[in-house]
Amino acid sequence: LGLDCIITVNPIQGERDEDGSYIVPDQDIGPWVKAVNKLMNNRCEYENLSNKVLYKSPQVDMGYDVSDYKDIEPKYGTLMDVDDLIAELGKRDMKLMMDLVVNHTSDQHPWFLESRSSLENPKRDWYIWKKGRVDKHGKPVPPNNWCRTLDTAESAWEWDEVTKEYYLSVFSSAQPDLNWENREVRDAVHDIIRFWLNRGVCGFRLDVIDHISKVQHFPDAEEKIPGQYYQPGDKFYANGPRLTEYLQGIRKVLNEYDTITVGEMPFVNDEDEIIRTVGLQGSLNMIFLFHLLNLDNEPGRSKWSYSEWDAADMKRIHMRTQRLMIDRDGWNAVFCENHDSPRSLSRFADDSDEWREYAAKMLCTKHSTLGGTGYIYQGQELGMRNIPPDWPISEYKDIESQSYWKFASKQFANNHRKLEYAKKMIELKARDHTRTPMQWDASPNAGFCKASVKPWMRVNDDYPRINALDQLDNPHSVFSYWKRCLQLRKEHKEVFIYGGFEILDPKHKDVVAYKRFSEHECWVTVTNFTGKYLQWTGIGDIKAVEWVLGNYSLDLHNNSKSLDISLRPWEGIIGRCI
Ligand code: TEU
Repeated sequence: LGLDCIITVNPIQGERDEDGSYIVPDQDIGPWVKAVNKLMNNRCEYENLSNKVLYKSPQVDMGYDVSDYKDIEPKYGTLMDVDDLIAELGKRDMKLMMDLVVNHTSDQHPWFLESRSSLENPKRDWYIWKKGRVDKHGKPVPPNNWCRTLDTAESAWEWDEVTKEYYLSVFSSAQPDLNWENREVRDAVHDIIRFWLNRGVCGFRLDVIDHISKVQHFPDAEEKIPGQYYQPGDKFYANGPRLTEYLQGIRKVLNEYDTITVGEMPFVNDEDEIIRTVGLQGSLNMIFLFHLLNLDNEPGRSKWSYSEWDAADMKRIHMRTQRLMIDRDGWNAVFCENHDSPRSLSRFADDSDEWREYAAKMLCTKHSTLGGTGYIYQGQELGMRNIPPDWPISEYKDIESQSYWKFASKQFANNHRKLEYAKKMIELKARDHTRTPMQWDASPNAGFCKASVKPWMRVNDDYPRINALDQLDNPHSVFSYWKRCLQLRKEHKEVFIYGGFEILDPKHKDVVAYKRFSEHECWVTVTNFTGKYLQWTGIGDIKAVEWVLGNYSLDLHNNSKSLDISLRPWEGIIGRCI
């Protein structure tokens, strides 16, 4: 695919005024073009820029409720601004990927407004409408027991009083699912794809694209997990029988252009499914798998749970996904945080002031030496971290966090321990952590918007110390370390992007280490996932290593010829086998 890494940035949002619309910060250019310019001026070693959802939207789910796929949300800019952005990126050998959210639309999309207007409307069948069942009192009840993903504990079926039917909306009631069984829907999506590719976009992140085919008899999901609202209905509303057919239909359109695609597939697990979907035989170039993002969830429970994990668990995930690429002609999307997850630094390492930089660089050491296309999420390259634990829940703006807190406050009103646990889970797992305003510099609002404008979400309090401007020219910063690691990755593409993969010392609970190799070279990455000093002797049959890059000075290693390796807290090192 020739792509070294992709940066994902989320659109910038300003303050809402009295009628709920956004006040566009009176900046000279569209805020996200400004952001991109700053990024470009930082001489980033990035190959591509992937932007997020920019389409016109009521913003119930931060843009993942689209009301016009062929226009831009005014607070971000205009279609002309997108043309400017694509042109500016092109001057820097970069390209723009768009998020394509076509499992559902906004309930304000004209298609849905027509569909819900009457049973006879030509667009009625563009969405999934059902009569529902009646209870013993003759009251209508939803067709099955599926629950929503974002609206905690709510049924995935929304009652429409006008036409006396339910419509399916798996995420929130503002996001009715499209009926992909309908050929007209598929044609309409293909038309949207061509519209953006003709405009110069280079490809798409396909949002929850494993959801577009559903089991058509809409059966009940397994029994509720006692005490859990979470309904594992994914077995029926995702990975349905026509998913491959629909993806092949999209592939047919994409083949008219030179594109790159990544499918977000939260519920694809089975390796055959993965291979059928990606790589040389598949319809998509790669997919976002959720193994790493679910690493610390309690098995079988929702994300609002926590279970201990260790480096051996993480190695099992990397082993499985990396080998897929090698053994099964697949291709990996390497990522460890996104706009739906907490900051990887806070979640998988240590974001304390003492260890933040070491830990962020250690994560970079691993990230930049895994095979496939690397994705860096805005701020990850700076070591940005989660919202501080002392922020009130009211500062969490995301529909998912707010909905869960509303549910927990009611459900656990008389159970202080469970309510505290729910609050702790929000502090650990909320999507808000990666949605706080980008920290550009130490000026008010971290340069995200003018001091006179209140950003849509509070800026992390640490922005005076953690921001791009402070790191650009600092050779010891997290940002500079990312540049060195990406440079090494580019210089040895055959190894780090395309090469072989073998886990070292798989059972070790504190160290993630592996070998990467091509026909001519072999490299080793060793990362300490603890704040402890360790002696590690798991390097196997490698005779000697020249350590080339690390997040501490390398003296400790290059002077010693021993392969009994002393690792400092959160240390990450990369070496060439000699
Ligand atoms: O996310 C799909 C998805 O899997 C998430 O809902 C995930 O389960 C949840 O965020 C875990 O906290 C995509 C988008 O990335 C997300 O932002 C949207 O909310 C969602 O689809 C609906 O479009």
